Parts: sequence; structure tokens; C-alpha cells
Amino acid sequence: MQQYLDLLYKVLEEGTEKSDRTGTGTISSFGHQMKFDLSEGFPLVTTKKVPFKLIASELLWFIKGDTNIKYLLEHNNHIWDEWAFKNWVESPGYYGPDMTDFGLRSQRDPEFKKIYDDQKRKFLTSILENEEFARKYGELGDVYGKQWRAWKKSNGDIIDQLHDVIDSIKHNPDSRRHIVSAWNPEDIPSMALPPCHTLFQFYVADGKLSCQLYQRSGDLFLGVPFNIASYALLTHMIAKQCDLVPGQFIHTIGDAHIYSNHMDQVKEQLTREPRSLPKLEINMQGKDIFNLQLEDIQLLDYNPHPAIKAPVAV
Ligand code: THF
Repeated sequence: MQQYLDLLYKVLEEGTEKSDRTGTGTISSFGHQMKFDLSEGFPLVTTKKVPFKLIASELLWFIKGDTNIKYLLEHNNHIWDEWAFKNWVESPGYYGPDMTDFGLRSQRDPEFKKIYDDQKRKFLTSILENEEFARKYGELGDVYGKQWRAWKKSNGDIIDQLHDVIDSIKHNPDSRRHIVSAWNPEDIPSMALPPCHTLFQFYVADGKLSCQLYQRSGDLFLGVPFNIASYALLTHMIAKQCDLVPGQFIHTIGDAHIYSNHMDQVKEQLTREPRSLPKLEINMQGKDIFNLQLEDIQLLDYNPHPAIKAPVAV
């Protein structure tokens, strides 16, 4: 994972200060690429502990075509909470205390943080306990799961891009069109967040399956370790289903940035020595990626440095 550390270092050294949508502030640099050979081990960052279970349950959620956080909550996965909570507090149904800019305010004002935590806890309980509430307010809109599995055509039909790409890898491996796009310009206004991982392409040669992702925007400290592992896992799964061996994961990033409130964490991480990579085992007997369960995915020999906490920008 030296490439990941090199990228952190490079953006720290050469990045430009830029304001951003969330008001947090970043240092940023444009246009980077990392290449991971998946035969050398599973590319999960070892210089801090990354919660792999959350990555796996998020990916299974995308693959199911689900866009409601209820499934994530049932798997103790809270990485999308803030985006659903934002929709709720901005909706006409919300009568609680003012939550404008809750992300930034909760980091700066401990009194507000208590009120915010309380509102968020109530919100999450309602999602888990009240089906109608969950259907209305757990929904993130037309995010990844929707675009991968049910891209809406102008005539009302849908396209299952993930299913189709697996078919084309199996039946026409040399094709140069093994592409899944999450970027649907028409749907951008109805998304909780326009997709950061915009488009990915598969490539088959010498019995190996490679994948390249174009990510328009990458939160280098929090998001990118998740994104690398998520697409590496997807490549392993699809390779297995198509009787291929995992080749490379190539990660191309547009705006690569470090949030101003992640600087100390990044510097701490850069003092640490990378360790040997873990291994991945997937049990696909009698299954395909569409009915794979969390228990079928095992990470072995992962011995990272301790976790480093950081706030997520909303
Ligand atoms: N927004 C921002 N600002 N950064 C992102 O990385 C990001 N995502 C998704 C959508 N919007 C984003 C959400 N993905 C964590 C990790 C991934 C996320 C969101 C949050 C996170 O906080 N990880 C912690 C552990 C959290 C926990 O244990 O619950 C970590 O230490 O890794 C990028 O796709």
C-alpha cells in the first residue's frame, strides 16, 4: 500500500488549498493513478485499521440495488447515516431543533453536538422500527445501487448494468465495452450525493480480470481506503463468477483531496510502516454475486496498525 501513502504525501506537499461543498476546506490535487496487483494480496490499508466488514456490507448493498440505509443499519453500518439524516431534517415532516450545517456545527460546538446526537439517534431508531418512516426517509435516492442495477431509460424500461457487464465478460471477454456508469446526468438532482465513483471498466487478458475505476472526487483519508478495497472485492467476486483470476485494480482519481480536519491523522499515518497485505477468501459454491452473503466473504491475516478516528465531511 506504499502507493496510497505516496499519494497522501504528494497531496500534502503539492496540493492547493481549495474551499469545498461542505465548508470544511481541503488541500487538493488533480489527476492521479494507483495500480494494485491483486495477486500480491488484498489491498486493504495496513497503516490504520480499516473496518473491512463495513466495506463488504456496503458493497453487497450496492449489488442488491438497494438505496435505503435500513439494510446498512441492520448490519451496524453507519457510513451513510449523515446523508439520510440531512434529507430528513430538510424535509417538511421534521419539527425538531434547527439542524442547518449539522456536520460542521457538531464539530465546533459541544452543546449543539449533544442535541444533534440525540436527534440522529431518534432518527436511526425510527428507521429501524417504523417501516413507513424507513421507506420515506431512509432512502438516498438514485445512488449507486439504482444506477448499477436499474438505470432508467427514457422510455421507462430499465437496464441492469451489473448483470449485463458480467454477461459480456463471460461471453465476449475481449470486448472493450465492459463498462458500468453511475453518472446519470438526468438523475443528479435527485441524488443524496452525486456519485464519487463515476464509472468502472473491466478488462480480460491471459485469464485475468482487471478493473479500472474513474473516481471524480476522493476523500483520501476516509473514503479512498474504502473505495480501493470495495472495488478490489468486486473484482474478486466477478472474477470468481466468470472463472477468471483477479488481475489488477487501477484507481484513477480526479480531485484527490485531504480535508483540513484530517491533517494530523494523515501525518500520524505517514509515520507508520506498511505491513504485509491480508488475503481474501470468497465462498461462491452454488451462488452468484447477487445472492452472496456477508458470511461468504472472509478476510485473513489482517494485522493493521491501530485505527485513527476522523470526522466525515457532509
Ligand atoms: N463523503 C465524504 N466527505 N467522504 C467520503 O469518503 C464519502 N464516501 C461515501 C459518501 N460520501 C462521502 C461514504 N463513505 C467513512 C468511510 C466511508 C464513507 C463514510 C464514512 C468513515 O467514517 N470511516 C471510518 C470508520 C467509521 C466507522 O467505524 O463507523 C474509518 O475510520 O474508516 C466515499 O465513498
